[in-house]
Amino acid sequence: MPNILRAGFLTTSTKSPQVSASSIDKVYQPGLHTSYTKKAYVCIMLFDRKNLSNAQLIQMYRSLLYPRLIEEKMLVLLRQGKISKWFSGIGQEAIAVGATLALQQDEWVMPLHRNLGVFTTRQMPLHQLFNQWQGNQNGYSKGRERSFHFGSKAHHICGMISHLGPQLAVATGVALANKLGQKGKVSLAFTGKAVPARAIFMKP
Ligand SMILES: Cc1ncc(C[n+]2csc(CCOP(=O)(O)OP(=O)(O)O)c2C)c(N)n1
Repeated sequence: MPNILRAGFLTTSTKSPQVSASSIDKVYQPGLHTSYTKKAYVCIMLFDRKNLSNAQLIQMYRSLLYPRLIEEKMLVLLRQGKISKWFSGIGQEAIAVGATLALQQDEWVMPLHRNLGVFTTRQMPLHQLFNQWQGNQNGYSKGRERSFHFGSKAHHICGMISHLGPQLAVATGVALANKLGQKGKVSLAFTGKAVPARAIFMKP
């Protein structure tokens, strides 16, 4: 399996685990695999790397790590009372980052409040993001708001309003414009579990 990247880890209570690298490759397909024996707990993550280079994979990993690091910092500031609000997307970074990486830079994204990875993957400058979160005049919404209700035309990100649902309608409109203009581009909107209960979701 030449296109399988093994990035697994092995924890064991014995000094010499019974699983060798070659046997892992023979037995497993891409995915997360765990197994127990009397002597060891084995946990292996195998990835199908397709035709992606090491440099591309490392870049993807960095794109995932970056919002996590920002969030960890923001959650500390929240607990210290230095910021008043933060919507965490910890543990779900791959949704925002992976989806954004799959798009072209000029394809519109309609993120929600837990999609920091959209903003960072579109490489919005960190200092301006912090201006936004601090409600400073130099933020994207010019000090009117200090959360995730902002976007940037230059980055093809359409900011959310607080209401759940409207991002879907905006994305549909962009998709229609793309179709009519024969642009061959997609638009992407995020939803949470609460959105399907909203009327706008039910009545396209
Ligand atoms: C149209 C509308 N109804 C109700 C709300 C109030 N509201 C704010 S967040 C939220 C829950 C969001 O749940 P979900 O979309 O699953 O995201 P989560 O924050 O749980 O990750 C609700 C009901 C709203 N913002 N908009």
